[in-house]
Amino acid sequence: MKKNYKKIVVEKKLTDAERIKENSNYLRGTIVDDLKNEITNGFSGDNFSLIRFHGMYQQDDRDLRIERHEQKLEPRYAMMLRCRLPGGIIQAKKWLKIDYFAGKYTLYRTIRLTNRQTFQFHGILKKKLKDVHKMLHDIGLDSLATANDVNRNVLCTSNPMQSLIHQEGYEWAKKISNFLLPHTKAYAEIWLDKKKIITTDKEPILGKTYLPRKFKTTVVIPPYNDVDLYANDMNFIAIVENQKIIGFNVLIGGGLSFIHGNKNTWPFLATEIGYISVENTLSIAEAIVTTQRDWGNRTDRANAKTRYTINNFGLNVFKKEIEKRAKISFEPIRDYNFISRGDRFGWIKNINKSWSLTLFIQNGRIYDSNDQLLKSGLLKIAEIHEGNFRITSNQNIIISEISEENKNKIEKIAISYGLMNKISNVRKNSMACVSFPTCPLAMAEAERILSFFITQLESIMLKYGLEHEIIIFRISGCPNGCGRTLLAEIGLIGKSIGRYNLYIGGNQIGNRIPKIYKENITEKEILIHLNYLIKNWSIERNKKEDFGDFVIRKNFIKEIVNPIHDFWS
Ligand code: SRM
Ligand code: SF4
Repeated sequence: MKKNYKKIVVEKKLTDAERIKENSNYLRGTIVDDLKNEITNGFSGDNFSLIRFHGMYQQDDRDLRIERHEQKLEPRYAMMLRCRLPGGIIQAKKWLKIDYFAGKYTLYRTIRLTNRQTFQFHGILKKKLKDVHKMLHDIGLDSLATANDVNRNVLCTSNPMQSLIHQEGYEWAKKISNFLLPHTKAYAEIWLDKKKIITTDKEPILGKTYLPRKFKTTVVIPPYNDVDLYANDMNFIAIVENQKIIGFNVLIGGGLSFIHGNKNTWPFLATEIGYISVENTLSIAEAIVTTQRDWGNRTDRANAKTRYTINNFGLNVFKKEIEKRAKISFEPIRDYNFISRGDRFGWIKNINKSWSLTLFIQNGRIYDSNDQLLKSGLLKIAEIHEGNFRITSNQNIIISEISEENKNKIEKIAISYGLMNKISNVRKNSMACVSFPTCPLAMAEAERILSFFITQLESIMLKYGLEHEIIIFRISGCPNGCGRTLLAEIGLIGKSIGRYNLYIGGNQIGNRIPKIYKENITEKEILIHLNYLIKNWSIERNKKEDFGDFVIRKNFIKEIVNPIHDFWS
């Protein structure tokens, strides 16, 4: 039965987020006044939310909360800033400034690579915010639209081997990112002290109240699905002929978050809607975004993402609307195939004879510790490297376009700073979200506990002779699922301190959602269950059968076919 959806929306009250956007004067709010207020390190009222459109989140150190409360001090407010870096590429010489800023002006002295191919600074005091934006501007970067209800950083496959196609894909990621950016001049006025331009600030694509919810886009070059496309709202899978991208298969409506106990929320995989030729890419992108803009639910943020809009209207109705707006008909999906999601570590020779070196960065956290001098090592490389750094969607880094002449020098640095230490396959394929101490939504540890779990997993796998195998293991500190746990073969989702839900049964190419195996269990219990499952896998697996496939075949868990029904059942 077709729902009278529009009527439902009109009758319900818009969310407060909508009021904030509507009243913000195109994302300005009173941020400028808050910047002058030296009494607090935080932002007030609507500005708390508005700064997110400019790429910053107000956070406080959760490890210090109780202590500061007892001392009757304001929470340790500081901002996290997320840079915009479509396709994840940054010139090595620009890295010098990034490194300097992180070391000198942030509370944590780290750079955090994210799983959307960019980096975050954590712990910037309000009084240093303009400095960071000016520094970014000086090197041609910004943090506009990396958060809140807009199209976020656009991902592109990191594929150093096929450099020509990769270059084209990367150009598309940049084009789409620029095309969907907010037009408001608020960012330049507030952070770069540009004079207020008398303007009507039209937002032709996003509209005055921007999108109903965050929106995520990828450009994908098969056979690698390192961007985890199925988690994204809008995806362009490149179809290549004669070493050129001739068009894209378009997939829409992916997303991984849910709310504990709320059965109206569920993860969903992006779904194929058709093939388009390359010249239609921007028109289709605009049609998809504006349909979601106009049809997305603005009365309930938990039902506002594209996957819910598609479910509310039906995929065919949504697709027809896109075709109508873009004045293009989709063609049938063309053949494509994925073989993996992981990064290819070590040296790779490019078609143009230059070299790439992919380095593993645990959790994407770049810092100097007693064991490894990651930050100093990357800085040393940046000082002599003439090419680029490419941040991967797996939170790792590729030193790309290395000349033959620099190859040995860079390798020596990488080895001496511990950047090329030998690590297991399971560690290479692990991921955790940030979680404590900076994430306000964290329910359990993720980044800070990942290494512990991996070490335990390594010894379980060694015990059963599986030490060379890959298992995709991921942790998220809450069901928002930032660590893309709901595309892992083994995933942990935080419930409370020290307790997690254990999910199993995703696959290695990332197009199957895992299912809950045990709920609300402790770290110790998790390890007991993993030991049991992996032992069984070692004894009863078919030749080369992956862990995620095994647990489904042996009925440890039911396969999720349609997450709307199967995720909660
Ligand atoms: Fe995320 C919110 C970190 C990728 C789903 N995410 C947050 C915030 C900003 C918490 C907040 O709202 O205050 C986290 C900041 C923690 C911190 O201290 O840095 C945060 N998300 C991250 C990062 C840094 C995780 C990482 O370890 O790499 C990733 C930044 C990506 C980027 O550069 O833009 C990150 N977040 C993801 C992903 C994975 C992806 O995009 O591929 C997801 C799941 C995919 C999806 O969108 O469904 C994800 N983050 C969320 C959600 C749930 C959104 C929803 O649809 O309901 C939230 C909460 C929200 O938006 O209300 C969230
Ligand atoms: Fe924070 Fe939850 Fe995202 Fe982890 S999954 S970074 S805890 S919002």
